[in-house]
Amino acid sequence: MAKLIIQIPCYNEEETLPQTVRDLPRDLPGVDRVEILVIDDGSTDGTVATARALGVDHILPLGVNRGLARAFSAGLDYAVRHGADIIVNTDGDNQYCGSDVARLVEPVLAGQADIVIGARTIEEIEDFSFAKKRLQRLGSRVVSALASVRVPDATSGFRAMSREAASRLLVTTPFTYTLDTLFQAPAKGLLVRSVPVGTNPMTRPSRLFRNIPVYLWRSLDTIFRVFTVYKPILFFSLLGTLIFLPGFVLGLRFLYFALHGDSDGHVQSLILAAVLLIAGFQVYLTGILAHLSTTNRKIMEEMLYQLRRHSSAAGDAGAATPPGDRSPAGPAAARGADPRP
Ligand SMILES: Nc1nc2c(ncn2[C@@H]2O[C@H](COP(=O)(O)OP(=O)(O)O)[C@@H](O)[C@H]2O)c(=O)[nH]1
Ligand SMILES: [Mg+2]
Repeated sequence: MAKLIIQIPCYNEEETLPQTVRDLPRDLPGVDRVEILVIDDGSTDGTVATARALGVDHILPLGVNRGLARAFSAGLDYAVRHGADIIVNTDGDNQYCGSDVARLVEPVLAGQADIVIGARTIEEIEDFSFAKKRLQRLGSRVVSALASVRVPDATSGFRAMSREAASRLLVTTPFTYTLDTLFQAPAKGLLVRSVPVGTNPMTRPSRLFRNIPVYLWRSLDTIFRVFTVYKPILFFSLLGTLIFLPGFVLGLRFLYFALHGDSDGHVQSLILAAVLLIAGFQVYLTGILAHLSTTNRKIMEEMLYQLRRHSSAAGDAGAATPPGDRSPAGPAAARGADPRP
């Protein structure tokens, strides 16, 4: 018994929503029910009316435009409360091949993954400029290394998640959920896998990727935020060492001169050494504080998780299946993943 909810975050997508919805499968092996959820992020066009006319199962209006990351989170929350065992996210511009939903949900159904990323073959997408292709590849490499997960296409919005993953993920960065969730997954004991997916010809230019400098800046901002939250010790140790080490070397140099009776004329470097040592030490201390705050955050995330589980088990809005009767809770649930500090 498994229920799949396919969520589509939409901001003014009346043109492309019909084709997107038509391409989605309504029947999948191993899934009893497929429902479609349109999250309307304050669209000013006929997105809601279009969704209604298409007969989608759920429409979640956010009222005003809150941005993709918030719309994504609101959708997950809604889907979990409405009894989804698996949630698939796709874009409203019909960028991804709807039929590939089957490939996405397969590893979740088989209990082999909690999050499945649909990896585009970036090199073959004709609509992407050379610079965008390079940037996507480099970005995925950097994110894979920093987040300790192997993802060939880190920014893909075509993803499947188990109910367990949807209940555990907490997106707090405003611009994108794609990177945020990848950093959280290993910290929360969620298994990530990638499967190749197809893309459709571009229906309209990307609204999220307006130009490279803005996109780069926002991505770096996101990576910085999640890196300091999920790996504070590593981040601040690296930064602290970058400052502390030169100070240490300069200090040794001064000592060497002083021991050879030549301490005159080296006061400037001694002052610099002292400043660097103190500053580096302060950064280490900041790392400890950040770590403590992350520990608190983990406790709060655990509480939020329990709350979400509780509200989905209570079947807030009439879950289709009783909670004890659902199978693909995901491998993290089966392993009894305990991400507590
Ligand atoms: N909720 C929300 N969704 C948005 C916003 N801007 C774009 N989207 C949605 O995000 C998805 C991807 O947007 P798109 O412009 O195609 O960016 P791409 O991923 O670079 O191709 C689509 O489903 C859009 O409707 C926004 O401000 N709010
Ligand atoms: Mg797009």
